[in-house]
Amino acid sequence: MKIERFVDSHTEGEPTRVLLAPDGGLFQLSLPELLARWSRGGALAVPPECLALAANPRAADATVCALACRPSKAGASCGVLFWNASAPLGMCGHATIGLARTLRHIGFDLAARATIETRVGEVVVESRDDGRFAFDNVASRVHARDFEVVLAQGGVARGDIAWGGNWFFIVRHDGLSPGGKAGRAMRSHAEELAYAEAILEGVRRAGLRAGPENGGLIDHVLLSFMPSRAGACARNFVLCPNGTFDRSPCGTGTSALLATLAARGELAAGAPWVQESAIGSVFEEHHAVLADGAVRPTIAGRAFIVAEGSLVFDATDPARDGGWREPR
Ligand code: PYC
Repeated sequence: MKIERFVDSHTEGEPTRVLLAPDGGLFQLSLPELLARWSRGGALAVPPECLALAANPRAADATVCALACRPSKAGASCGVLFWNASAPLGMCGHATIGLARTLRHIGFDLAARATIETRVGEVVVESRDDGRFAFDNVASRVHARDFEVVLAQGGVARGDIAWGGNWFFIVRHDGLSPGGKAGRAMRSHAEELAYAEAILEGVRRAGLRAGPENGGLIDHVLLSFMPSRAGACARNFVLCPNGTFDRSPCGTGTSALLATLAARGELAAGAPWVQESAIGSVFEEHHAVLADGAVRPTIAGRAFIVAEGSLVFDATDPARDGGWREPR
């Protein structure tokens, strides 16, 4: 499989790199075939030279790669595998919007409501007349509420563990829970990054796992704050597994948050939710409640194409695999 063509976009500030076949279209293997090719002993491992496409010096460290391939089921438009510089993601909301925008850009015949296969389930992307894309995410649900994680510097962070296509530990400072603790504004990115890293470290030290999806790996932290802009309901800061923070409002993170708001009776089905990101961009959302109590979030946002081209793999490049390896 030769990875050659790429299109870069950003979705509300967060970068996506869509990887395409040498002819500029979808890869001709399906997602199940790709997963089988890249799995060893049941564990999915993205090859290092592919992980390296999502990080310095080839890309901004926050980049999520989206490899677009042919669908495995009738009625679906395509399959996609997402990863960042450290590991594969389950779903990725901002990159789903980036993928839809990219498919339009390359002239792919994207249905007005297109089904896209991800490794954690199907999502449906709708093209809106105002240029935005909205997607119905995978079913999102709460695994545990009010779980306390001990922080190395002292104290605890209390949060909910919820699934929105990735597993999140959610700590709320938005002041929205009736009778709950007062809210506060987001501090600097550096301060919230250190706080979120301390929480993720606490999650790992405690050996905390969630439900069966994606092996129960809790690898994202979502901090929820009071909004800074008019019209937004809350602002978030999301720590991703590669140590970067999401510049978009995080589609999977907001889905997990909607699941906890719904489970706590704090947001009714169909009620609008405007989610502000760490940099001030927004997604507009609502959710439906499913028969088993999980929720199906619908999330809308904008994506912009910023570059397209061909990748070059130089066998003598010490940074070819992401690290730095001088020939010995
Ligand atoms: O939008 O779901 C998302 C996402 C996950 C990691 C970065 N963005």
